[in-house]
Amino acid sequence: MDIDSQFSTVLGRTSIFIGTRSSPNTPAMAQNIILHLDYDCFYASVFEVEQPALRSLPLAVQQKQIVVTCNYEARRRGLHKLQLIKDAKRICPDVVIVLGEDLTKFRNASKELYLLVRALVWGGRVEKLGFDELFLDVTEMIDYNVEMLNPNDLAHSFFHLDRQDPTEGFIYDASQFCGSTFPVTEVAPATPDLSSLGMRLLVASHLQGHIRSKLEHQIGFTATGGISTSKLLAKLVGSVHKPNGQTTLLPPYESTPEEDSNVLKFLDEHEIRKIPGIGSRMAQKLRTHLTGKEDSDEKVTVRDVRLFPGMGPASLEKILGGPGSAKGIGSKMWNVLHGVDTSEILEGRDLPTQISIEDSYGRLDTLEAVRRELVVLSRSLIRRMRTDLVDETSRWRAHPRTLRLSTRPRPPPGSETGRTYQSNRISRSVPLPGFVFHLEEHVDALAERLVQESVLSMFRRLHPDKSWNLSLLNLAVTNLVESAGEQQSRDIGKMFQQQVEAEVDVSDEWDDEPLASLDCVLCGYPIPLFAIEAHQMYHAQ
Ligand code: TTP
Ligand code: MG
Repeated sequence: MDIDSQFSTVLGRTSIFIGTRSSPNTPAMAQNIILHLDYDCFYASVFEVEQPALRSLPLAVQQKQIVVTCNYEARRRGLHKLQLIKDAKRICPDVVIVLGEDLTKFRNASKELYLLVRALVWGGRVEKLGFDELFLDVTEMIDYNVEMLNPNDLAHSFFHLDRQDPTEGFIYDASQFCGSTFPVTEVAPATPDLSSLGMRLLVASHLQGHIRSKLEHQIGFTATGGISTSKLLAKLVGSVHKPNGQTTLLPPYESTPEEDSNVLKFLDEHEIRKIPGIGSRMAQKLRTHLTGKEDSDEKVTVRDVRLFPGMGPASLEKILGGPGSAKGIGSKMWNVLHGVDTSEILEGRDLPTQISIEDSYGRLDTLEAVRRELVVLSRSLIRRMRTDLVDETSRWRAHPRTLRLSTRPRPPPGSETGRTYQSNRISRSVPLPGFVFHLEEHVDALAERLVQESVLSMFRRLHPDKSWNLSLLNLAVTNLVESAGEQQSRDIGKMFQQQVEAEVDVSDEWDDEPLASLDCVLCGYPIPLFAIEAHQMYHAQ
């Protein structure tokens, strides 16, 4: 499937207007208010919270031979995410390197942060994306608090965090925005229209400030925030002031014949590839169309595409459509280019889409060694299932139905290039045996039994020959069925997860020289080939 088309389904499902629930003429009150949070240098911050002395040092987190992230002190010294460790050491010899292959502490921190935020947002309307991003639909809280404003004394306002308890909340100055705005502005209008979108966004900027400060002071993590009316806009505008900042996208959100809206002004300057939903292949097709050159690397902005003669949904459909692309891609992308995204917040997405544990090996060529490693992986897998899927009352929140074993055989020396070899994972799935859910039994005993009764026979079917040498084993539970009472909105996430795997494991892309990176279908991040495995691990939560 086309990476770009997969992206397009992430955003704006059947969108028509900018973040409104009904029509373009709906009054401003109908627009949702969405906050986006992205924790700063997340994995590095987890270590800094554990050991505050690390904060002032350049700190890099290592998985395999890669810096998966580094703190801002390290970035100041020239390091960046997804860099080879050897390059990082050369550029910054005093960099402190910590190992980040065990994801447990990141997952736990992520969960703690998520639960704190979810407890604050009315109706729990919080969606988690990966470990370190959250989208919050705070419409209800904002509308309530806008109604409570005293227009004669905005500077001494009180934000109500609880409708039942009028003392629960914080004091704030509603005569000005909290944090930065796009475009930059000094103060709110002198005679504010309390029902206006601007006022609602202003109040939301204070809630965002409050949440960020709580995350920092209560748990120790700084985050970057965006405030707008949709996931697309909140995420994009949030990235304007990084790290530890926040930005509100100011109205007007609708253009007039005389003037473009701020949404357009903001989006128009972006290189097309920077827009979530536009992957590199799609961007390349657009560049080719606009410049008339096949491999053009000219900078093409949203404005260039939007205003290109004849451009519109039909024309985009022709340019971007084709085998593998999503249906209606033209109108979807036309919407995205106008900042239109009506995708809803998928609440309660703290359940993983699958759980997968893997390790790589220099040499693994005896059944006894494989058995031993499979027990180790099974143990971690069952532990992870318990951490992620069992609630406080010892109930399983979801039951994975499928157990999957994947291996990566090493090719005989000289028979294949490194690149094609990367993609040679083979796998086999069986129904997950029910005994794995027995909480009263010890993890070690369950792991032994799982290997003995299921995994070894899967392994033998995968490798009927006597001789093999493996470089990787991966054990996963997939196909999660949620227990009654849990939110029912995981299908999309599951679909993307599968796409990531397909893309990374078996894609034809690997044969397409020269390919320096692949765009992840989940997060859009361009991943250098050497970092694919680490990136995959990051999503396989
Ligand atoms: P990011 O949000 O991309 O990075 P970050 O939070 O470290 O930095 P920033 O301040 O720029 O937001 O990813 C979140 C975490 O996910 C990151 O700390 C490390 C991990 N990660 C991987 O393990 N592999 C990857 O390929 C990427 C991109 C991130
Ligand atoms: Mg981050």
